[in-house]
Amino acid sequence: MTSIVRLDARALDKDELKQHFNAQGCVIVEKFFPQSVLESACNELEALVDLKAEQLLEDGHVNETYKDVPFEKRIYRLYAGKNQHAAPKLFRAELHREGLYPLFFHQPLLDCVEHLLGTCELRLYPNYTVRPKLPRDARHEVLWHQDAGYTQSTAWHAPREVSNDEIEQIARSMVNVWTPLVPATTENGCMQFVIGSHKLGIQRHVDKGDKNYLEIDDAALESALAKTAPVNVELKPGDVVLFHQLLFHCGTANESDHVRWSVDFRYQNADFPTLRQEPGHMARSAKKPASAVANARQWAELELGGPNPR
Ligand SMILES: O=C(O)CCC(=O)C(=O)O
Repeated sequence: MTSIVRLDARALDKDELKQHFNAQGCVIVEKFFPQSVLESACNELEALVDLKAEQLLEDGHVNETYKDVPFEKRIYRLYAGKNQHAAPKLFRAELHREGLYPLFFHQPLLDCVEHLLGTCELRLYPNYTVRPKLPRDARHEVLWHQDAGYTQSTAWHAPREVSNDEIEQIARSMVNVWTPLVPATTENGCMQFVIGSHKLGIQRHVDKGDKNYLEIDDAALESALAKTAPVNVELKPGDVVLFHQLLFHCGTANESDHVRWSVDFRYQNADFPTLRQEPGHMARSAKKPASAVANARQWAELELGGPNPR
């Protein structure tokens, strides 16, 4: 079985990165984010969990805030039992906090994306997400999809009908990034990829209303899985996987006793439309350097997806 190529950030050759990204539709870079970036992100998410805990206490849903329970278990503990249905599946608007700036605007990451997309006009696409994937909770499983399937769907995001040619062009203007904040394993619900499936083009997606997600049409999915067995994307904190908007992927069930915390976000060549109401935030620009988010404080003052006021 083919596996995803793993490169080491300490000896990263960006041409090699690009070659694997284009050939496989995905590539892992190990030891990419420094500890300081991870700690900064985790501290902010701890602070978010603190807020949730205080609210649950105030509303009488818990008797204590479980302050001493470790990061990878606390949110699960807070929402255990009768509160589980109310546990957040993801955080988005809440991510405008200073401690997340170093992750979303990590310069070596922007260098890689610039190399992959061939432009330094880069926006952070307006759907940056942190997922606290809870154990044994089907709501946190993500069905097989291509991200471009959501982008194209007028029921989800697209403000107008978008042809397959156009969506594939827009898909090529983007790079997806996924990184774990605790080890992502087969047991705790890592993602699965069908390597090379980005070459199959955009697929029809079916709304699985009961699951609250889209899923690739059965026939297309079965045919792809019959040809290429999916691989588990196991990663350690600090590792990053870059993948194509057209790659078939899913987020599996968490069968462990702890929360699988992860961050997924995307960058886009800013010369292309987001196909969302929101314009996103500029991460880097040679044409208009002042349009890029300049620092953590500015990031914290902005809102989900823009508009970028400068
Ligand atoms: O984190 C997961 O389990 C799924 C994430 C995903 O589907 C995505 O980032 O597009």
